[in-house]
Amino acid sequence: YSQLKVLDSKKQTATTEDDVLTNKDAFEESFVKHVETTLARNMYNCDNLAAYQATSNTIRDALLIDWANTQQKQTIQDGKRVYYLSLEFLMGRAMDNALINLKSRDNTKKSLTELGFNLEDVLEQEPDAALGNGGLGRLAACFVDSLSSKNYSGWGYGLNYQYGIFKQKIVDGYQIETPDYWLKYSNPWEIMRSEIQIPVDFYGYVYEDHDPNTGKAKKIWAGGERVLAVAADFPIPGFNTDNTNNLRLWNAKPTEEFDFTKFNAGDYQQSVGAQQRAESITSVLYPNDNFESGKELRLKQQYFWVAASLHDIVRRFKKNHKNNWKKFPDQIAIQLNDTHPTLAIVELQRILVDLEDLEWNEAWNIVTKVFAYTNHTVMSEALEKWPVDLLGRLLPRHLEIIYDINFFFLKEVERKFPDDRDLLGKVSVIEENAPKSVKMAFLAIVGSHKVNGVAELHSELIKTTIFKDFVKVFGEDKFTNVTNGITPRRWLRQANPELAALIAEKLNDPNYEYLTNLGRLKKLEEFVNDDEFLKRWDIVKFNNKVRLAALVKETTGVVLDPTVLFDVQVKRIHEYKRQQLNIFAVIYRYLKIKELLSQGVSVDEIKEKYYIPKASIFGGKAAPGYYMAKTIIHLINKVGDIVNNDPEIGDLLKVVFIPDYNVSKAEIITPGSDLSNHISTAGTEASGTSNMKFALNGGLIIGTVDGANVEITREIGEENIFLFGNLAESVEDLRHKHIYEGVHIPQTLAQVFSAIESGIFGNPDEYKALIDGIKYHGDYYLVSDDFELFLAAHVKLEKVFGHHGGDASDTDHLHKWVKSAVLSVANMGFFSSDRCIDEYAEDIWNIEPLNQ
Ligand code: RUG
Repeated sequence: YSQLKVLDSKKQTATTEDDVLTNKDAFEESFVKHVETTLARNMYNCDNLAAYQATSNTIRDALLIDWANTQQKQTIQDGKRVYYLSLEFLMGRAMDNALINLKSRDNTKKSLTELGFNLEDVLEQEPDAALGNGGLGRLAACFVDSLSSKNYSGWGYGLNYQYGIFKQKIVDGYQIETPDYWLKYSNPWEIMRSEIQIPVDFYGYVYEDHDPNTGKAKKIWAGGERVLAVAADFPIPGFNTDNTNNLRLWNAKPTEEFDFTKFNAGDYQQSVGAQQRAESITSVLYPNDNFESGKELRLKQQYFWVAASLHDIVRRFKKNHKNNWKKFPDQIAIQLNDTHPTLAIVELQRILVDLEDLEWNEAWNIVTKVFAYTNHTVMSEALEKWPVDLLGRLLPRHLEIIYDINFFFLKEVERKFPDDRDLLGKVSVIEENAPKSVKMAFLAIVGSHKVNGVAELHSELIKTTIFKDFVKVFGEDKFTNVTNGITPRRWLRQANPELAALIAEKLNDPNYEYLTNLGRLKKLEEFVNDDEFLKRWDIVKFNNKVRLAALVKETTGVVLDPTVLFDVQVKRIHEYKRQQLNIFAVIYRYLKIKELLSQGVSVDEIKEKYYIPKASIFGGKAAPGYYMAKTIIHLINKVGDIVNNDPEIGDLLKVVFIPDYNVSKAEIITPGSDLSNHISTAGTEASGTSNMKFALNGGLIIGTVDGANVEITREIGEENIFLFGNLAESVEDLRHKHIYEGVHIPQTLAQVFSAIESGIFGNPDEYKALIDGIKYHGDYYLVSDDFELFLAAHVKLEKVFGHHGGDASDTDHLHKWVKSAVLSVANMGFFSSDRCIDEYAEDIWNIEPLNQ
């Protein structure tokens, strides 16, 4: 064993924890110590998994020092802190990110090589922390990275699910879900804080009592079921700074108290069972994206999480500021990521009024200064409503408080708009229809001082549609926009090391400082006419395509030629995101190629005159109960089976579905794309963030005028993006037209439907609902209206892509496409999540970075 020889030759030197980051000997010493003590193994049977565990423990030791120092510094400076409440944190793997942010990648790589390991193989051992569904959870992960990197004092609060988003298998073209038990091995990035335990109550009843001293009436919430929230902390390292914030995720545990009535009655089993049920609260992430299921366990998760977080925040505040509640909003800002944590508003009001004896108005004044709410969707199926019956049973005191909040709010509205009776019904937090329910978005607006959308178009839309009556009540200023962003540490440096290095070289920035000053990318424009640079750029893209082709081969068995156009659509599968539009266009292409071949046109001529060779690459999960999305996955896979095995077609067209799309796969897929699809029906995608990732990695975009595509176009120039499709302002009219005049199916799309109905992609009954939804049920997502516009956009873009592929000698084509890619990257600085965090800090949270 080479590693032993190496170790034998080393002197045993005492090292500080920080040395492990930069000093080979220190790293190796710590590595061996962890193999022998933490893992109780020895170097003779140290495999890649053990190497991963020993490495991560080594890095964690160093990280914990920064983390402890940061907490101490933040406590001493005692400035305002922001708490980001998100039910999802889609973190992905932690180790590579930690190595990059701590500037320890080179040392770790060298040390591991000496020990006989390959860093890339070791990194592969880490399971993804997949505690989220898609964009919303990944945004939260980017935000905590930026909070640390920009030296803010900012914590995340969430749930420590035992099972993250399910693993997706594709069997016979169908999605099969299997559980993601990501904690199979201990998680080295998690610090269990068994001493931090917060009791959380459910159910029970409310009664009125009187304070024996003051005689004041007091509400008491009693009885019910108690569960313990136990903290697990995840240090979040910043890039190029020691600032290391905390992500606190709660575990549900049974209380020690035991149901002795049941026990004494001989029902030991039941008594233990109830205790065990407590743990189910944090056992699994709900696998819905942009859809609310309204399940009791979900509401339990929400309250458990916000109650634990709020009590933790209040406890920390009281340690320094006792009962000086006036200071509370000066010390604390809480951001609600979507409506999932809205009960936090109610819980804080309850704490202040019921437990701390503040007057209602004084308490409410504090509450509304502390909270701000981010909306991520206008789609009605995603807007949360909780039935009053369910809420009142689970949280009887909270329901009373919600009614009181609504009562005082409506009184105020009535006072301001005495002649507008309708308005009261429109803005009431309570929906009176059966089942009577609480509209969480409305409650979030009433209890917050700011409400933001996540891209300009979306922020305008919420003001004119779902929240327009609130603009009337509160005025425009309460509603603002913070366009989403992504962290360039993970989405450039980590995912695309070659491109990040080329950029660092051109910017003369060996320390990669541009990664926290992303506007500096602008300087790349200076090289847009430099042929040598363009060729190098293109080679980097080619290498990334080779890496993606290897992933495709490994996961699907299909071999892709890396010189063809890689046309990618990876994201959650959803009708509004319109993977069906994409696959219909692929089918159309296949039919046309077959027609040309049958007319005797040669493959070369087809490539030359009609269709350039391309690979359509799909990936994404469908919610387990979402039939239509699962149908789309099935169709994509069946089209792939036929097209990829058609001997006449060869490299002209390939169609693949990469199973189990997740953050780690995105890190390979994103840099390897030439073109990516962001083709939602206009007005439906609040922002999208993968569009930003692809553009930052030198891929061009085909997209609709929706979400952040609009601002991306503004930044990079419309000549560098392929926009198509009907605009948001036409969508309502078109939907009406579909209903009253029927849907017009263009000839091209009709051919696709006939092919599917003929059975070439398997039993047509399986696709009936998908096609009928368009033909006969109003085509809600406007596939028929945008289909030919999509085809036309492809004709245009494929002319530009031409045949260059990886052929750097084809300078004409190379220039146009690659120049667009360079110009895109050069102008993507705005989409760093660092910029988002600065905007939130200044406009919403009123916090400043910490002195380092
Ligand atoms: O669908 C939206 C994306 O457009 C957006 O980019 C992302 C982050 O803001 O949030 C997604 N989203 C919205 N996920 N869930 C919802 C509604 O609950």
